[in-house]
Amino acid sequence: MALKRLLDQSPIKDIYEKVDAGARITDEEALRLYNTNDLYTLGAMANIIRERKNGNNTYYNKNRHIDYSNVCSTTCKFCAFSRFEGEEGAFEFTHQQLAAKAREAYQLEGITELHIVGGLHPTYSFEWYEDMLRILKQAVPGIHLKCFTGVEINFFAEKYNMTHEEVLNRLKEAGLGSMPGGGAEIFHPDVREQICPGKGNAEQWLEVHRTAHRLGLRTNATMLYGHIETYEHRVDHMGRLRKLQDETGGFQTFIPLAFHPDHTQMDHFARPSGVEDLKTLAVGRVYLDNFDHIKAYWISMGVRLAQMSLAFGVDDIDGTVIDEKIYRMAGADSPEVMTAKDLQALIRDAGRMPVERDTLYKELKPMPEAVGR
Ligand code: V47
Ligand code: SF4
Repeated sequence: MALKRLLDQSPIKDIYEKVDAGARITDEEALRLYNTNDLYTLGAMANIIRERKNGNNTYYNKNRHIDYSNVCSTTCKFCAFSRFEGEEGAFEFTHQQLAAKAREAYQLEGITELHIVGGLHPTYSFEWYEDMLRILKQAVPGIHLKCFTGVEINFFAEKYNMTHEEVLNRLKEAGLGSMPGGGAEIFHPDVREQICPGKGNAEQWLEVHRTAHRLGLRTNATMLYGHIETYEHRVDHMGRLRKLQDETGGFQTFIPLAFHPDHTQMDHFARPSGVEDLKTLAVGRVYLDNFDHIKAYWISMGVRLAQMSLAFGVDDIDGTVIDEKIYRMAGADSPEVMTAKDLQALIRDAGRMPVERDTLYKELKPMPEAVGR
């Protein structure tokens, strides 16, 4: 009864009822959700969709992130990771070093996925990237290679004078299995041109993903929030993703990424608050009704909030990760590693069912019933 009274008094009751009836919300309604302080009703409506799509399951995977190099020909204002060639702190791993990292993670955790990205390297040849994929496949046979952001693929196309399709086909031939969602940042030019003027624009990012989907590669999508963008910019960003997903159905998951300001050119910003993090995930879950999954990247949000988010629309908390640099260099204080056991305990403690998945969301090992529900 008390809950019904709460809902009756909620300023977003009409949106809750629309979502409950299975209808799609408009951009204006998404803005109202961002502007509400009624976190309970927002969380409840996100949870309806989460449970409709994924029941009580919460997905995680065993993966290792590897950055092949942080040498980059541009500087994004939000990035603490990149360096120019020869600058202090610049690194470049050889193929042999990358293969050793992959083997080590396989022996340690039985990883099923390598998540590999890097800066926009000014001098590598295209063959360097193809060889990297081939060598990693040989190092750990059967491993899934989730590599290169839409920005990297667009950079390769421009640098080596190829179409997106040619780049993707050649990388696929060398072992590419899917693409992560990075490089999306905020699509709107008013923001993008200020925070990352030197990298591919929204249309190029979206065209890379459209092409990848056409070639049978599944991809993810991110949104970097908590800096100069407004709620309108976030809704515009998600609107472009929802439109492309209606067209191709190739996105697997949406991953909002909280801005970490330390050691960046925007270090005067504070990190987004916990409420802002939960809101952004929940609005994402409600608005992106054509995405199967919403991921809380625990490195970005912290472990405790990622756990809380399982009641705010999230059904995936990423993986073991092992070797994260992009967030650590920008001041993230989340743990270095979460083992599969840690991830399972965190999910169970939230009353959810931990399900190990592969990169393409195939369930690998059904876990015994979660306690407490
Ligand atoms: O594109 C860079 C972001 C992204 C900062 O697809 C920052 O499964 C916050 O895309 N503060 C790369 N964010 C990470 C990424 C990702 C992570 C986990 C899983 C998946 C997936 C993708 O990190 C970049 C940029 O948006 N980023 N610097 C920073 N200071
Ligand atoms: Fe380079 Fe990527 Fe960092 Fe931008 S975010 S400076 S493209 S490494």
